[in-house]
Amino acid sequence: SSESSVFTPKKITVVGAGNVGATAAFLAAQKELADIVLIDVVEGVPQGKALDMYESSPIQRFDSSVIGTNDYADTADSDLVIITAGIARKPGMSRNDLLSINAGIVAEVTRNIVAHSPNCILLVVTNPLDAMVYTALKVSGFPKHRVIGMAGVLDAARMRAFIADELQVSINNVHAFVLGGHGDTMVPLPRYSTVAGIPITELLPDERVQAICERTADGGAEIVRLLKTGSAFYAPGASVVQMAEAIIRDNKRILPCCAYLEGEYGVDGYYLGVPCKLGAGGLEAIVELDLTEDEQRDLSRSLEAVAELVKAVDALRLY
Ligand code: TXD
Repeated sequence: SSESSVFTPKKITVVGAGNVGATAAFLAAQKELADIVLIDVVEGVPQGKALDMYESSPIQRFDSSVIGTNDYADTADSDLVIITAGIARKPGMSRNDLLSINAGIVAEVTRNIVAHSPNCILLVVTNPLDAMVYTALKVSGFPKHRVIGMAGVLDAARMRAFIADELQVSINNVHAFVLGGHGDTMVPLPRYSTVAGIPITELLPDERVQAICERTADGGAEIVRLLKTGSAFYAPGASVVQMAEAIIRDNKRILPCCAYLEGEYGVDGYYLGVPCKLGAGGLEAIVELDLTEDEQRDLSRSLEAVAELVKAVDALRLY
């Protein structure tokens, strides 16, 4: 019968048709990961960008559909939902202003998504990341393995790029490892960052290793200083699509993700960046490793920064 031969493509919704959302949608479509729905509050923009992307398909040769909408009904039964909706910090705004506005947006978006796709996996990108994923977890009521944040893949990609550049080797030989929250307090781990399996601590003098770690932690700000009116989106878009690919194709890839910890790394009840296995089930496992005393101290400091943000989000009583 024809029933078993009907192929139903996967469906990815991207919420927020801004810089990161549009870039992610475009890359996901080109990889034919799924049919893509781009949704935003602004009328016309998701429709226009989606149509523009779709019109590139004869040249880029992808068969995925890309549609833009302002109506959550069109997002129904998504397998994966990438949340990039939010505002960026403008002059005169405090970090807390950004936090409360974006927490409100993420809460509203999550409610709408859950109503139409109760079984989806949520992949959150909006900043301040660690607190926004937490908001999505609380509002959705989803199990933790279906609510994941993107930051570590981006931070590690930046570190990999800097290592490859420093040593003039192919990016394909370079792995990097970054733990912790997405911000100034992230924890790059040089002894687990390798070139063809060799730790960079054996290939570079201490001060070069230190410089690479510092540039990694400052990576987002470096781009903001250059762009002046916005933040990074090509590498963030590529990073979230790598996570999406691992989930949609059930790759079981180990990637640094923002995961809800319940005892792992000595952390309980917070989201923090740690190495995870991603597959069809979402976050299928957390990889634990022994940290040195210095690394553990840096991770605790990172957790303190995240805990502050979570306290501020809890106080908003959105869930
Ligand atoms: O590593 C990471 N996690 C990050 C995070 C890397 C890069 C960017 N990061 C954060 O992602 C950034 O600080 C922002 O909070 C988000 C999105 O960044 P982007 O650069 O894409 O911002 P834009 O271009 O301003 O796009 C935001 C879009 C814009 O089109 C708004 O109209 C839309 O979000 N928006 C909404 N869409 C749907 N629903 C609601 N309520 C809504 N509010 C705004």
